[in-house]
Amino acid sequence: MAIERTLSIIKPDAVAKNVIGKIYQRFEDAGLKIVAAKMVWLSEKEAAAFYAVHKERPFFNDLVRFMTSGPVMVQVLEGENAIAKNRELMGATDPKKAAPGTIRADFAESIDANAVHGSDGPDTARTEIAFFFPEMAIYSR
Ligand code: RTP
Ligand code: MG
Repeated sequence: MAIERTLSIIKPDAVAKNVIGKIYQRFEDAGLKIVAAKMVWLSEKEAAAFYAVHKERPFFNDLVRFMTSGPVMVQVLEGENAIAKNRELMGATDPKKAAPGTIRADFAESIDANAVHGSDGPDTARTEIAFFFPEMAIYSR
């Protein structure tokens, strides 16, 4: 299976809850390596650009407001099948529908404050990683 990279964001709700470490533990236990990381407080402009694919959706303004409500932790995860593996660890978008033991089932409050973001495919992974990290800031081992 191919080694992939994916972009992960621990959203403002989970950062405020002080569970960055618990979420990182799940990535590592699943065999995903954190090969780049930084804490950032997104501006409205940055959050809108990051989620531009959703700009026509009814929840777009709420999403931007939420993503700018506090600092987020952004990381690149690397490993076999990293994109799908991270989505599996995250669980469904709506925490009420997320499988038991997933990050969203355990740490998310609502479909808006849902603890984590993860790239949904190889193309979005590439553009989302480049949005936050130049290649030289990613330390593959
Ligand atoms: P993400 O992009 O954050 O990893 O989440 P996702 O793929 O599971 O969900 P997506 O469809 O890409 O939606 C992005 C984020 O928008 C919020 N959302 N709200 N109220 C709603 O119906 C609704 N639908 C989506 C969620 O916070 C979701 O994570
Ligand atoms: Mg998405």
